[in-house]
Amino acid sequence: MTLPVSEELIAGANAREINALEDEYAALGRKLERSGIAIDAVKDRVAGFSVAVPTWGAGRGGTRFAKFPVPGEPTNIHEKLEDCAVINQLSRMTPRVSPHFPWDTVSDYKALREEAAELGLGFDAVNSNTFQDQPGQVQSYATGSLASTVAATRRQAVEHNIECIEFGRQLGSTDLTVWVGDGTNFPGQQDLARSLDRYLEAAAEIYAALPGDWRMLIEHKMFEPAFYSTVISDWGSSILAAQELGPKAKCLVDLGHHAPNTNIEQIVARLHRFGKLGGFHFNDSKYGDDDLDSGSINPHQLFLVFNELVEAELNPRDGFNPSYMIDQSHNVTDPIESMISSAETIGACFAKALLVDREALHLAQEANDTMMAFQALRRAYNVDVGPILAKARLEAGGAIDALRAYRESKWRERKAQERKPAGLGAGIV
Ligand SMILES: [Mn+2]
Repeated sequence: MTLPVSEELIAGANAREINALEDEYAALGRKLERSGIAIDAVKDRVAGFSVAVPTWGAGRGGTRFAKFPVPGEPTNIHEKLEDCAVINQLSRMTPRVSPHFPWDTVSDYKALREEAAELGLGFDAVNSNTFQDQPGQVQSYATGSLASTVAATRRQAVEHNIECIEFGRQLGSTDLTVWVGDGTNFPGQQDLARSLDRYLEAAAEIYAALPGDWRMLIEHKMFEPAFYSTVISDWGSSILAAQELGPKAKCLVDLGHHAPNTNIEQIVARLHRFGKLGGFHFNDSKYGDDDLDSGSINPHQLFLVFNELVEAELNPRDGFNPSYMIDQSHNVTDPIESMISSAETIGACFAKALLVDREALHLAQEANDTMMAFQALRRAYNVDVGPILAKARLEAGGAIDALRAYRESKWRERKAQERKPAGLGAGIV
């Protein structure tokens, strides 16, 4: 394995910070011990936690108004893998990459899998793209894809998804994430019931092509690019579709794809209750977007989502195996820095959820002691779990302060010299 950042640089940075970390970790350990929590056990759980990064997230995102490339950003899948390897080498929390087709198309997927493995990476869910037209494409997605009124367009979209399964099979993936941009901008533009019928019929063909151990993750989105209606608009449409398709179809919750102020943690509990919780796309939003960095606006909501996930894991019903991925648009930051920072935030919310005194919470709930139930959550949320995450990173070979080590590596400056300038295509989400 050949990792991109110099091991000496990481070791040197860690040497400067290790005394402070040991001091803070020991102090936090004593504090948690007074509550009957063994810090090493929490640290071990955090060390076992991971979240995938999307290949498209390695590029500067954009809006429909503009995109401002950053010098040295990746322009192809090979450079994206390199950048994802930097994120994982320093943070040790993002060992898998989620590819998007046809953006990441190559001629040899076996070679791509080996290339990733050499960088310490594996592949997560594969993502199909039937929301934009590609050069040379026969049918246009202007009328939609899986729900298009044009039979040949639906067929093309189904075949693309089946092709993605084949690429994913060679890459070692076991999930296909299906998000379609299908929807309408005018009342009356399409029949709301019949468009869902067409979607379900086409999705069933994709479902039928899934290998035995694969899942189809259905991602809903309330609006954008369609602004009046979307075919899979909410978790209700998503779970109904997943139930109709079969047990391998699950729902994927993108934190930004709901109406503002939606109680997402309750949706998590509902989906798990019915065996349909397939995974997450982590990001944050202030209004109705899905673009901002995870936990940058409402870290408490992220904590409450993880609180439900920890509850779900303790009560797995038909199983608990959600797929976690960062899905955000890096418009004004270095994408590597945003994903290092986001992985830390996501991991911190998981760690805080682990610190919740479940027995106290459940007893308070049963006793209708509202304040103590709330305090069980609040006490955990208020803990600064930074030393736990840093210790887990250090022990896994990462950097105590991953962002600082990244800056010291001058990775982006070096790539700005080596890589060709980015066009406007990569990274727009
Ligand atoms: Mn998403």
